[in-house]
Amino acid sequence: MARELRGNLQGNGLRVAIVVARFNQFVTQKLLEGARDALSSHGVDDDGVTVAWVPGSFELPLTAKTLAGTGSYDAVVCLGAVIRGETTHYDMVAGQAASGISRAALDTEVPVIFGVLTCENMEQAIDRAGGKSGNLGHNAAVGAIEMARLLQAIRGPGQAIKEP
Ligand code: INI
Repeated sequence: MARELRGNLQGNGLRVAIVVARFNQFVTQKLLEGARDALSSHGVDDDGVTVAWVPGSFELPLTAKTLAGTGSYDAVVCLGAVIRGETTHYDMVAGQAASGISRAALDTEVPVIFGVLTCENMEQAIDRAGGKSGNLGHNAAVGAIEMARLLQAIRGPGQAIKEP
């Protein structure tokens, strides 16, 4: 019979780092609130949560990789807002954030979740940061729990993260 693996959404005992960009802080603060609410409502203890602020989304990957590389976290969530209407280098910032976040996960083998809004304008960003289209920060945090649990299921019992 086939073995089916899924990550459950039980956050108890998990340690999660959140890296959040200050650029467009009006939006990213709401993403952070959504992420923290999601972690708390899924049982992640507040003592298990670390929040690191960075200047902008371009700085998310290095910080995420450094946090993941400590071995002290089951998952890292990256939050940012890149808004096309407000920058000429939208594509560079968004592209580097996406590829760097992916690389941070592959290099460290820790789930690093892409919770970066890439929007045409501020209105779209607000809609997706707790407005009419939900909160990407909330979804990213739920994804972090699922991925942490899935990787634990794949690696099997006895896999442990390093104590700080
Ligand atoms: N950073 C963002 O997170 N969102 C943006 O929309 C943005 N714009 O518009 O430029 C942005 N720029 C800053 C960038 O992330 C770096 O912090 C900066 O280039 C220094 O490395």
